[in-house]
Amino acid sequence: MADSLALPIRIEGAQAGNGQVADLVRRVRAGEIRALSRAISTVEDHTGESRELLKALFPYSGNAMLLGLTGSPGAGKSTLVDQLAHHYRRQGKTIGVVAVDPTSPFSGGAILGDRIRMQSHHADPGIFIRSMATRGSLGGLASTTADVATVLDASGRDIVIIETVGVGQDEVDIVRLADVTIVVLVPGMGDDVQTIKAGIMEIADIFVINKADREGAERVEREIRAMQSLAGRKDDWTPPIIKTVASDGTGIPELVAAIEKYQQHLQQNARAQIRRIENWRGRITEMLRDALFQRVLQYYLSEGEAARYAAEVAEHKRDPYSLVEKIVDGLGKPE
Ligand SMILES: Nc1nc2c(ncn2[C@@H]2O[C@H](COP(=O)(O)OP(=O)(O)OP(=O)(O)O)[C@@H](O)[C@H]2O)c(=O)[nH]1
Ligand SMILES: [Mg+2]
Repeated sequence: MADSLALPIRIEGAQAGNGQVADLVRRVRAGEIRALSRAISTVEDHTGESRELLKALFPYSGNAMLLGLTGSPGAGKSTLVDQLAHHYRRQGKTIGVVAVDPTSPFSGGAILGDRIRMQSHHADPGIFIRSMATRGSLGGLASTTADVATVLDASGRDIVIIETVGVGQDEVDIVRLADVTIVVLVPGMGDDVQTIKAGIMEIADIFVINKADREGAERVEREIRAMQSLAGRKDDWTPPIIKTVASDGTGIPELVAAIEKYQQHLQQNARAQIRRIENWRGRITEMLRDALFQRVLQYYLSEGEAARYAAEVAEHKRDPYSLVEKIVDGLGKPE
């Protein structure tokens, strides 16, 4: 079994005869912005080509630092990302940004806002920004975001930043794929630390209290500290709390220093590798789930059948347990 899983890593060529994928990979690797855009759109579309592309790009990924940034709506995440991007650009690093907005029904404005705010980078090919607003996308939002991050990583970007609103499980899953996770809180707004999803609090490697120019930053800090004393982490890292005013750049050097310090912490005892292994475990499970379900839909359960079965079960003409068993038993043997 183990031997059969020793898959060869296919470099650059993708599958024989798939010259288009190979050409796209070459152009992405050469830093062509239009090719990068196209590659990301292809990946988002979840076509057969997207899988071929990801197979061909994967060997080149794994070098970027993945930075996840989450927090309540309007907390200043995009402004922070903007500042961080400027900072890293001054160090000569290249940046890819994925801004995920799962609340897409009303996010048109927010994303437009992101675009306008980030226009200061417009002329700089060293910063590539992509907004994603596709709730319910095939294969799941977290998984698609991870794939988009892989494309940016493989394109040679030094740092890939993922921004997402911290409101649910999707967001926890999204930032979980990052090497470093930053949770952004703000004073006031009525959202005390307690009301922020506990899951999000737990995944923070670094806390940022943004809008520290406002009343109440100290209170938020005390609340985080109180929470930290209750919930211990598995490793011996105490997430630092950095106060920022993203709109004028205050605290950004301190935030960058905190990120560096956490990276150093990760390097010790191979924690970075352990974390990536954990992340991949989750992702592979997720990918298997998707792939199996797709196969079921493709070969074993048409739309019409699904509707008919549902009606039969609802009318108690058929039991759902035997039904699922029958479908699963047939898997792997498409006629
Ligand atoms: N006073 C103050 N305003 C800020 C600060 N940082 C950001 N803002 C403002 O807060 C508003 C929201 O900022 P964004 O960066 O769009 O926040 P966001 O978290 O990305 O918002 P969504 O992506 O829509 O959830 C903007 O008007 C910013 O100018 C800050 O440190 N202090
Ligand atoms: Mg934003």
